[in-house]
Amino acid sequence: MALLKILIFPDPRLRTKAKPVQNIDGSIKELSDDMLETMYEGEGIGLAATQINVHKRIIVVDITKEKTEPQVLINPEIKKIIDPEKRAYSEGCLSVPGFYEELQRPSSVEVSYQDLEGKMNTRVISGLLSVVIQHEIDHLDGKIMVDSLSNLKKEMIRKKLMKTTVGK
Ligand code: GNR
Ligand code: NI
Repeated sequence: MALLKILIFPDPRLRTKAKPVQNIDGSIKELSDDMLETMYEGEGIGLAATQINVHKRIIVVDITKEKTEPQVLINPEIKKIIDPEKRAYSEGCLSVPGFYEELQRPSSVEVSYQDLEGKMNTRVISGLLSVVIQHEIDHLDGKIMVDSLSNLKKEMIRKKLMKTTVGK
């Protein structure tokens, strides 16, 4: 297991669009273990491979307080919006440390993904899990939480993070 370095906004590498995983082999299993370790260390509830500068479509999630339900989703896709009614949630991001932004997303979606055995799964998700999985899929597409903010606000966040992450 290894701790990986998380890219911080405005790192341009966070804008890379991740490629689908073709072969789910031992190296993907190892990578997902390292991602979970990195997520738990950062006290996050989700992490996308993009954030650790690996541009493959892999996300890890654990929304339990006890950190007992690690989930690995490979090639995740939103297939259907089940409940289009948008819910506002104050989102945080390990790549934008110290900032929280209220974002609106469909409250329930159907997601398909492969697990570490390569098996395809389809699930209807809602609540916090749905917020986090939509947030992580955005990362795989090069999108970040701050994108919907005004330029002024984005600039303020960028300046603050440039100051605190110099030399890291
Ligand atoms: O740890 C995280 N918390 C969180 C809270 C609300 C909505 C989304 C998230 S994901 C975030 C970790 C992260 O940056 N994942 O990409
Ligand atoms: Ni994030």
